[in-house]
Amino acid sequence: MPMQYQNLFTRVQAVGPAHLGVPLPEGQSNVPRSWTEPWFIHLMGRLGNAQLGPIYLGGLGVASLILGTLAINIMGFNMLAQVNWSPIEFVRQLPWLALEPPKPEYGLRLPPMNEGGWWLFAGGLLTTSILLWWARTYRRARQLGMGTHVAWAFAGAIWLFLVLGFFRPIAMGSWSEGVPFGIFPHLDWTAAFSLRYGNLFYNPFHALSIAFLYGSTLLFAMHGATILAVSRYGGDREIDQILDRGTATERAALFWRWTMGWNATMESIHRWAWWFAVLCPLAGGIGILLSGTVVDNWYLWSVKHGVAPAYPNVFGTVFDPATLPAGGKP
Ligand code: 07D
Ligand code: 07D
Repeated sequence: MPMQYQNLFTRVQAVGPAHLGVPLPEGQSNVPRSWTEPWFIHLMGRLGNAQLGPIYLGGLGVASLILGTLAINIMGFNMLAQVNWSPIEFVRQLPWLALEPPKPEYGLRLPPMNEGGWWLFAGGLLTTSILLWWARTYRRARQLGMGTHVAWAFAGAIWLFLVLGFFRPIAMGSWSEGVPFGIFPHLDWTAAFSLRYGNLFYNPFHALSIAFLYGSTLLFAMHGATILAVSRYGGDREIDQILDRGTATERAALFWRWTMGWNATMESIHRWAWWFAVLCPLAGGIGILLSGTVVDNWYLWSVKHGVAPAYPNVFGTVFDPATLPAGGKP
C-alpha cells in the first residue's frame, strides 16, 4: 500500500471571513477594535489556525506582560553588567550567564542589590507576572462559559515553580536555596541539587514525576496518531465525535481494542492527558519540597526503606557526606 493520505504534514486551509468570536460585555476589553481586527497568515495556518486575533488584552494581561518584561530585563541587565556592558560578549556568553540568588549568610533577609537583591526582585516580579497570567487564563475561560481546566493544569506547573523558588527556600530558611536565572546555570543547579540530596533517582516522587512525563508523551503520541488516522472520517472534529460517535470514533476505538484489548473513549483520553500532565509537576513539587526538609539523602533513605541495596561494606559504614564536618571524618 502506498503512503497515501497519511496526513502528517498536510493541513486543509479553508479561507473564509474572519471569526470574531462572541461580543464582549461593555468595559471588558481595553483594546481598540482596530488593533484586534483579525488577519490571516498562510504559514501560521500550516501549524494551526491561519487567523491571528482578535487578542484580548485586559488589565491582568497588560500587568502580567509589564511585570514579566521587567523581570526578564532585570535578568538581562545584570548579565550585561557582568560582561562589562559589551553587547557582543552578552550574546556570546548568554547561555552561561546568570543572575544568582543571595549567599546563605543572608538567610531570608533582604540582601544588598548586587548580592542577590536583584535575584529576589526579579523573582518576585516573575512570580507576580505568572500569577496574573494564571488569573487571566481563569477569567477568560469563565468569560467564555468554559470550565477552568486549563487554569488548573497551569497551576500544576506553577506549584513546582513556587516550590523551587519560594516554598522550599522558605522552609529551608534561606533564599540561597533558590534556582539561579540562567540557561546553563539552572542546569548546574539541578545537577548539584541531585548530588546534594544523595541522587534524586532514589527520590520516589522524582520517579513518579518521570513516569507521568514519559506517560504524557506516550499518551500524546497515541492520541495524536489515532485522531490523525481517522481524520479522513472526520475524527478530528472531536466534539462531534463525542456527541455523535460516527464511524471515526468507532474505528479508532476498535483499533485499540484489537491491538491492546481496551480503549479510552473520545472523552476519557482527554482526562488521561490532563491527569498525566498535571501529576508530573505535582508529584515533582512534593519530591523537591521533601528534599533537605524531611529527607537529607535519598540514597540512604532508600537503603533504610529497603528500596535500594546497600553497597558492600568494603569501606566501613557509609556516612552521608553532607552531615560530616568540612573535610573531616565523623
Ligand atoms: C516547549 C513551551 C515554550 C517555553 C520555552 C521556555 C525562558 C527562559 C530566560 C535567558 C517546555 C522559555 C524560556 C522564558 C529565558 C533567560 C534568563 C516548554 C515549551 C521554550 N526551566 N531545564 C530548559 C525553564 C527548571 C531543566 C529550556 C523555566 C528547574 C533541564 C528553557 C523554568 C529544573 C533542561 C528552560 C525552568 C529544570 C531544561 C527549555 C521555571 C527541573 C534542559 C524548556 C520558570 C525541572 C532544557 C538549556 C522547554 C535546556 C531546559 C526554562 C525550571 C531543568 C531555557 C522558564 C529548575 C534538565 N529550561 N528547569 O522546552 O535546553 O520547556 O536547557 O521554572 O535540558 Mg529548565
Ligand atoms: C519547571 C514548572 C515551572 C514552569 C512554569 C512556567 C515562563 C516562560 C515564556 C512561553 C518542567 C513558567 C514559564 C516563565 C514563559 C514563554 C516564551 C516544569 C516546570 C511555571 N530527571 N530533576 C524533574 C528526569 C535527573 C532534578 C522533573 C529524567 C538527575 C531536579 C522530571 C531524568 C538529576 C528536579 C524530571 C532525570 C535530576 C528534577 C521535572 C533522566 C540531575 C526538579 C518535571 C532520564 C543530574 C524536577 C522532583 C517538569 C522535579 C525534576 C525528569 C534525571 C535533578 C520528571 C527523565 C538524576 C533538581 N526531573 N534529574 O514538569 O520535580 O518540569 O523533581 O535522567 O526540580 Mg530530574
